[in-house]
Parts: sequence; structure tokens; C-alpha cells
Amino acid sequence: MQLNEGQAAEYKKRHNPIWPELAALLKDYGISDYSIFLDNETNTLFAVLSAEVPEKLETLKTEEIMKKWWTYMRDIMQTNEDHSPLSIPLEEVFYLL
Ligand code: RM4
Repeated sequence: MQLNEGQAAEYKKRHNPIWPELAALLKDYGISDYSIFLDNETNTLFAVLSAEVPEKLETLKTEEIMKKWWTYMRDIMQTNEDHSPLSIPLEEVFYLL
């Protein structure tokens, strides 16, 4: 994901604390160990999470709380037309269990 210039403090503030109803929704979807890292030089956000059923995450975008959060966040991030964050899937090039 891509954060707009100068929005690091605001981005952190909005995630801490995260909306309880959003945290509950993500957990309902089987998400855990969810971290977001910021590269302060490029404003790139790197998110990594565990999902019980990864295919299920596709329907998250239809959830009202998710849509409300994305709309709330769109003034400080690069977004798609539906307000979801512009995000680029990364290729895994190494893994060690
Ligand atoms: C991020 C982004 C993600 C969301 C997390 C909680 O800024 O909006 O889509 O899962 O917040």
C-alpha cells in the first residue's frame, strides 16, 4: 500500500487503537498475526497477516465496516475507486518454516 507524504503520524494514530468493530471483523474472517510496516523513505506500507482461509478475504470488501474504514482512510493513502487501498501483491521469494 502507499501512504501519502507526511501522513505517517496520522496513519499510526488512526490504527492505535484500531476500531474494535474492525478488529472483530478481521478476526471473524480468521485473520491473525496482522502487522503493517512503514518504509519511511518511500512511504510504502508492507502488510503481512495469517489467514485461516485466504480465499475468504475476497469478500471482506463487501463488509460495511471495511468500506467505512477505507473511506475514512482515503484522505491519507493512495486508493482505488472503491476507496480500498491501492495495493500490490508481492511475490514470495524465500520461506523458512
Ligand atoms: C490499513 C488498510 C487495510 C486494513 C488495515 C486495518 O490501513 O486499510 O486494508 O486491513 O488498515
